[in-house]
Amino acid sequence: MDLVTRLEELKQERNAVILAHNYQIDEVQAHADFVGDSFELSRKAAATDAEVVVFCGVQFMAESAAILSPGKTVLLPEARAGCPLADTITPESLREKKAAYPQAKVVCYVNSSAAVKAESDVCCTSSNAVQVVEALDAEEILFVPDANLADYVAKRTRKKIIPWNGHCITHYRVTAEDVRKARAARPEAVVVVHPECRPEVVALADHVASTSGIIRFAGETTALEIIVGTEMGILYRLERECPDKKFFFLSPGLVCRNMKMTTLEKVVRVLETMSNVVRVPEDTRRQAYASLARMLEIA
Ligand code: CIZ
Repeated sequence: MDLVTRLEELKQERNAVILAHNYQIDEVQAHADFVGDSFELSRKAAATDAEVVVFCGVQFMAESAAILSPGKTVLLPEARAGCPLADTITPESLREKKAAYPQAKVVCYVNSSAAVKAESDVCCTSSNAVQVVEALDAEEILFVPDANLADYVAKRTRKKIIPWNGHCITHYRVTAEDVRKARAARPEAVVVVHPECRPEVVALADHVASTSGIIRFAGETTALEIIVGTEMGILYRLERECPDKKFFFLSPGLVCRNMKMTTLEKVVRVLETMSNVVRVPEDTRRQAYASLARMLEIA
């Protein structure tokens, strides 16, 4: 039996839904029920009556699905798929930082572990980070774990932002020189980048957005050539949703090794064996859920 037929059979058998992040390989995105950013996917899965959620992404994303769907079994096809940015902070190191800034509120980017979310006052995505910070009744904000997103927010608020020194190693590879070269090569093109890019890259872009925001922007702009500063897996959706436009990437380094670990074979295997179950302890889950719920109240 071929892989896709077996996948369909297992989906029925297990009552499973397949989620694929925008950075996954084409084949995985092609066979997912939903493709999107991590929080959007977790919400979509929670709204289904599926009993099993297969999250094709990295550990923190599968944890977000488990936080929002405590009654469902969440599987991560590749257990080693982690996130170097999320790994820059632990609940212990965050507690130490909080002790140094007792008056600050903690805003935590969704790109973080469940335990770090649980230790935060409120979560944010890259599209609502400014709004979340502005809504808090505190003048000092401890913003974790992405320093570049913290800088993006700091430039758009009067509040004092205390950043955590974490970076996404994939977005960090893009330099201002890459933007200048790409613009010189395609003067008609517009440049759209993710706010996880370095501040000097963000400053040179025409538009800054999350992965879902980049896809929306590509559909709305009148430009026919778009230079993109985020992980290359996004090309699959960009080309499908905007077939009349041409896409170029700022750097060949925009490939996340962790995101590329998931294959269709691994999706089939976890559904067959019901292995790699992602578990979030109930007290952590409830606290992390509260941080996500506060974000939803604001944004
Ligand atoms: O939450 C996500 O999916 C991430 C990490 C990025 C984005 O902009 O979609």
